[in-house]
Amino acid sequence: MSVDDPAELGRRLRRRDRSAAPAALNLIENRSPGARERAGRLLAHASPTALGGEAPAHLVGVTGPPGVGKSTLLSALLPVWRRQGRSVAVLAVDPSSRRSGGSLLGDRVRIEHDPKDDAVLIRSTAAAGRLGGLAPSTREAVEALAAAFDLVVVETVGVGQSETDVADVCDTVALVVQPASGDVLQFLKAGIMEVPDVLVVTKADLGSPAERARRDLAQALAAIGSSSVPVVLVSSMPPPSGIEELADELDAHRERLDIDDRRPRSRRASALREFTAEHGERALRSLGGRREAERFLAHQDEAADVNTLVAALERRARQ
Ligand SMILES: Nc1nc2c(ncn2[C@@H]2O[C@H](COP(=O)(O)OP(=O)(O)OP(=O)(O)O)[C@@H](O)[C@H]2O)c(=O)[nH]1
Ligand SMILES: [Mg+2]
Repeated sequence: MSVDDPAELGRRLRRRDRSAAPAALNLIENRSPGARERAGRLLAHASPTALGGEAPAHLVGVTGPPGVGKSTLLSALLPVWRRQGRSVAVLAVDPSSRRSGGSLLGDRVRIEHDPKDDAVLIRSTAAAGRLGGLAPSTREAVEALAAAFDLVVVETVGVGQSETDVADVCDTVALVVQPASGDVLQFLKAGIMEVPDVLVVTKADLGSPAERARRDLAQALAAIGSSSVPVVLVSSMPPPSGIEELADELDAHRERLDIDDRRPRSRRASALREFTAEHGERALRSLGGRREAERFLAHQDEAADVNTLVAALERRARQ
């Protein structure tokens, strides 16, 4: 049997053999039709159906405007999680605009980690077209890694309405802002922005503006009836501060969640989004509209993975 047999890769991930992860990601990122079919088989072997339940990993989205300090923050969070004995995979989604030259912000900060530590995997992937959008391969990568790692983190650039992709893929979304981010405040107040599960104000070492930002954000959250959302002040530069508190808040959110309810709902939302992105609104109408498509998905197996759900929608649309 070849090492890259997709079913075997899926089985190894299911057995929590992390050494299968790089080959699994290579296959998932290959978008050729042959590779798609093989990736589908890999995912089926690491899916909730194969696992006999939801993957135990905590799926964390770290999102926020460009340059607010998301990667630096993750560099500081990694040692905290490693001290707790947890394995961590990070998928850093590069906005495609920055790949195609004309870098606005210069070289991105890389997430620092010990390359000899095999319980940590960092991977950069290209984003889908729009800001904050996730490519289907990122969603699949999260699904595969969730079988083998304790934490799977997705770093994306985005603010406003673009976080919903991340929310569909992750259990817990942390929105990272820096002091004096007036736009985030306005988005929150106006209710045009998905309310995150945890709000993080970075660069606390800059002093009083950070404290003020925390106060303003807490007030904005209270005004929209979301005062239970924690606002954590962190500094990721040495000496780091607030990092362990943030790790605790992420865990606390995970503990409050009903994963067996949330994950199937998220998979159905992802399937509908990917089906519509692939085939257009007209295909959605051929299913009888969004509501009807949602009803159809609600009747599918709770443990079905997203690709299986998309395939079911496609079969239905052809009928
Ligand atoms: N003073 C201070 N600077 C910080 C802190 N965290 C990050 N920075 C700086 O902010 C800049 C951007 O940090 P990144 O971690 O690359 O920010 P990012 O949000 O990942 O950026 P993109 O991925 O490009 O959107 C870098 O120059 C960091 O050194 C902090 O806590 N304090
Ligand atoms: Mg970054």
